[in-house]
Amino acid sequence: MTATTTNTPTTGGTTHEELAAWVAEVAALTTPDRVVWIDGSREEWDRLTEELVEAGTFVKLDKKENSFWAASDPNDVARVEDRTYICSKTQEGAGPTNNWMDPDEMKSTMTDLYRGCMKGRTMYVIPFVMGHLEADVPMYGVEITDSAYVVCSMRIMARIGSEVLAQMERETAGYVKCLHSVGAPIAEGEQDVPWPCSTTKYIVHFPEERTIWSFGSGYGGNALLGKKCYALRIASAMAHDEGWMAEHMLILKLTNPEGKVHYIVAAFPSACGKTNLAMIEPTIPGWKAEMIGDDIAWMRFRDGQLYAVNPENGLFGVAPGTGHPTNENAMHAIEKGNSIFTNVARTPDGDIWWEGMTNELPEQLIDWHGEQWTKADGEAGKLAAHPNSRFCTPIVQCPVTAPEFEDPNGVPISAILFGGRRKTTVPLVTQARDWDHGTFIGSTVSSETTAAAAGAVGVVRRDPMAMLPFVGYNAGDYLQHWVNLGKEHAGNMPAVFLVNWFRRDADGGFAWPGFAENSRVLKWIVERLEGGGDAVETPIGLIPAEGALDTEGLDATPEQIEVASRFDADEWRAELPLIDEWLAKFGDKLPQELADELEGLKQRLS
Ligand code: GTP
Ligand code: SPV
Ligand code: MN
Repeated sequence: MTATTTNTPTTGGTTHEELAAWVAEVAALTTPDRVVWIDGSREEWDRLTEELVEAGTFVKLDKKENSFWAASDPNDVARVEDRTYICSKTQEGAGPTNNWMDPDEMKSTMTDLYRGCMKGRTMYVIPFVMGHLEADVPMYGVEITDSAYVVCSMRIMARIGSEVLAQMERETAGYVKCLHSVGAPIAEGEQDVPWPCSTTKYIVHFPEERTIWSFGSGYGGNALLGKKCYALRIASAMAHDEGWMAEHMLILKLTNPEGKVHYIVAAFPSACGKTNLAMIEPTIPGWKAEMIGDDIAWMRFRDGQLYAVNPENGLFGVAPGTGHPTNENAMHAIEKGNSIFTNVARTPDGDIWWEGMTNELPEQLIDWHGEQWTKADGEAGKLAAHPNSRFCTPIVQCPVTAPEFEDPNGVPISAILFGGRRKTTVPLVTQARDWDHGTFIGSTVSSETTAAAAGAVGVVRRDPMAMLPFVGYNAGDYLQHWVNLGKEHAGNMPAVFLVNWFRRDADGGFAWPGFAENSRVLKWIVERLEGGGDAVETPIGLIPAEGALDTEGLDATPEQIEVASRFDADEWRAELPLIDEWLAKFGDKLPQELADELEGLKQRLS
């Protein structure tokens, strides 16, 4: 790699003295060859992407403008939940769902790891803001990283660079300190590898200090620290202290045929359909859907109502399953270029491909390992793209991004959807009776694990509010926060629904066609918000009455629709002990309101 020549000193000439001191301190510890302050310009992007091509990290794609292919180390392909820690001052602060270590002990361990870890590399300083620079309270961060891949990805995913730094300097602003290293110093005379990383990985949060330390991984949420680490784990702790919400939710604008607008949010676990629902093209006539966010919602009360903003600026979407048949809007976004594709396959003529992009398998590919792959390989079941391969693309390139995405005040939310991947038990759609019941439903959300996190796939686990890996403090306190907000803002909380696109029929296939057809469920939800949409009471909540779901023109048999949407008391009786066991984890931190809801459910099912 050619050395980046720069005349800026370590401190980058910043007038933000505290920031300059932190950067100098990190540089002294990690001993990089040089320090580069990131300005966020196109020239800088061009220089860095060129360097990454030269280093073999990036391959420039001939068929996609200003776009690049990267393959990670095969052992660095997803979030590492077992290496993720919430190092609050006390173990109770991290609660029953997080890994914890004493913060002093963790700092001592990691300081040893960081010592000299950037030798032979460039240390980049990225000033960024999550959400809008024009927000009432701009949410600043600075990520220090030794990965140019991370810098380029952050330029897509967040608002970064000189303008942010200038405003931080004017305000002498506080910011979340995000320290990242791939943990792979280059010894004298040693050749670098395309994807440096370490077998030792730590993704660590110090919630009281609003600080993140990440070591050893270059992939996704492990390394792009503005995303899950800041905008969910640290922000959830801030939100708890300050009376707002930082949630793992998409934000969707729906316009009905009468022109009435509703904004909804939806929390589904990783790789369970947020990006796809955020970009939905409704199949029912007269309905329009637009995206404000596809992964994270920050929600605050203003004038008594809950408003949501998307803190991100880009899409980091699951590639496999995203294609012309299922998500044309994502394909349009990617078509415009300016993207980074990681762990997908390449075509011989310089384009990208992954499972589900097209119905037909291509003849010839270079798979995510960089090896030749043929149609015969594909027919034999050999994947060309890693299941957690991702596209990283500016959100404004998506044709259905709503103008409200740019509004620093966000949009007023009328409904919250929870969902997960369940082959059985959970019906297509259920409405909660009220806020406490909705919070109970959210607290018991369950889903089959996916490739988005390292570890087994397809195992059912509880994932409260789809936040299991992302609550940055005690999850019992998190549930109490939900209950408390409902009391404080009684009468003004959104309606709550539970959905499941993934129930299976007797043949093992998906009973519900999903994707664009999910608009039929959204229609019923909006009708409910407006006082219509027939529903029947069940022990678990309200489900659509017979004929209430618009199935006109739907390519599914009445039996399939019945399988997808029915409430089955036996399945729910079998679920009860699992819910019991889950909520028992919270001990005396379980909010009384949720214990009461559980009791009520048991009685209704008996
Ligand atoms: P993260 O970005 O990891 O948080 O995932 P996500 O929640 O944004 O999930 P995404 O929309 O990327 O979907 C993940 C996978 O689920 C993809 O392979 C999709 O094709 C698939 N998927 C999404 N929606 C549906 C649906 O309605 N039905 C079915 N059967 N699959 C779906
Ligand atoms: C997820 O796992 O929920 C993702 C991908 O969105 S990552 O950013 O890697 O966390
Ligand atoms: Mn997504």
